[in-house]
Amino acid sequence: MKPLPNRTCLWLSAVLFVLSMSTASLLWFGDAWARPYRMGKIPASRLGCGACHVNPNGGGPRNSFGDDYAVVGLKAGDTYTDALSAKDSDGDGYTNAQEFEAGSHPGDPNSKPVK
Ligand SMILES: [Ca+2]
Repeated sequence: MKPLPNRTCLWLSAVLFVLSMSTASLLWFGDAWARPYRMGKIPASRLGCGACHVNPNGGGPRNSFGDDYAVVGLKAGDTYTDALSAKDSDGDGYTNAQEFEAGSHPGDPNSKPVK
């Protein structure tokens, strides 16, 4: 078999390096990088990934608002809908819209709008 020219070996090495670094970064950052685009879809950017997940850094189990988003929001095309806005995801007596407007957490029943 004829050996590959040096230029081809360098090119293949560069491609393999980029692919291995991409794979390593995906494994390293995991779920925290999984869906950051969703942060612009709900009116709770200050809550970060914790708007939908129990872990404020994202990934893992969802809170009650995240569960509702998964059912209502994803079904509607991955968006925050009027139906989701009108729900009281954490059952604390305030709609998600009221919670977002007041700055409280729609997935935490211990976080309520201040009267
Ligand atoms: Ca709440």
